[in-house]
Amino acid sequence: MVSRRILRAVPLPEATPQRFRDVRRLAEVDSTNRYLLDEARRGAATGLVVVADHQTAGRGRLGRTWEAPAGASLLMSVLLRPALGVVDRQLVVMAAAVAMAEAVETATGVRPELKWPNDLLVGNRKLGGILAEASGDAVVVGIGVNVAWPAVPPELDGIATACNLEGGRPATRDGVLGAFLERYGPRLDDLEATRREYRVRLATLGCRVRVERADGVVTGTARDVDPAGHLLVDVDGDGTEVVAAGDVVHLRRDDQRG
Ligand code: BT5
Repeated sequence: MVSRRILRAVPLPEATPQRFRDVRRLAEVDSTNRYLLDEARRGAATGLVVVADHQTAGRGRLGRTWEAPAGASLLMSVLLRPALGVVDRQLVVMAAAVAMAEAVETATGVRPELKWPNDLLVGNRKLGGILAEASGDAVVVGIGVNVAWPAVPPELDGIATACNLEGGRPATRDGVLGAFLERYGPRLDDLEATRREYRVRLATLGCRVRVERADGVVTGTARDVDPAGHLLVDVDGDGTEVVAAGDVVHLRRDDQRG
């Protein structure tokens, strides 16, 4: 059976924008994305937010899993019904990445960079990840951010990090959540500014990259992102590839200067 214990009603900070005032808190759930996709199918309104202390089956992209010690990560999903085309849905996710990077910086002082398409990184370690899933006209944007971890679990050693482990100011998950909900609206409302800020934070640009796609591997230099959020990769001696989906490995950062 799917677990869905409702935790407690915690008052939101006064500044929480009207558009995201419906925040449900769960002690434990299989996946906040799965929960909101079901709510979306039942007709839940745009702007519904769910936050869990613990996920028993947290989802990553491409069937991977998202792990987090209980009570130590912000695990949240937002339901949106954007009146946008499929291409623009990618921008809703880009806006979430930018807003969360800004929220982490505001709440903890740690300044995350982004890795295409929307990982939050500190150095080469992952601080947060985003998984967007659609159902009909609904998009569920799920975000995990490692806020206060006792230690990095052995299976994520060298892969993951957390705000407290990067010397961030002591921060609560609610502090990061509140800062995110304040930033996300303005980032959705001004997608031009969001694209600009995304490029500024995107550590992938200028990097030597290996891109793993369903149809094979591309190696080259990440040159730019197009307005739809696709990654443009200069493939050695072979023109430019437009990458809409895939996994990127940063091979070397300063290739263009070398
Ligand atoms: C992602 O997938 O980065 C998307 C993660 C989205 C998680 C949130 S949590 C709230 C919401 N509800 C859900 O069920 N999911 C969303 P991907 O790029 O596939 O990265 C997954 C990989 O990152 C794993 O295979 C691990 O190597 C690594 N990983 C797993 N847990 C991690 C963590 N807490 N921090 C950093 N890396 C992690």
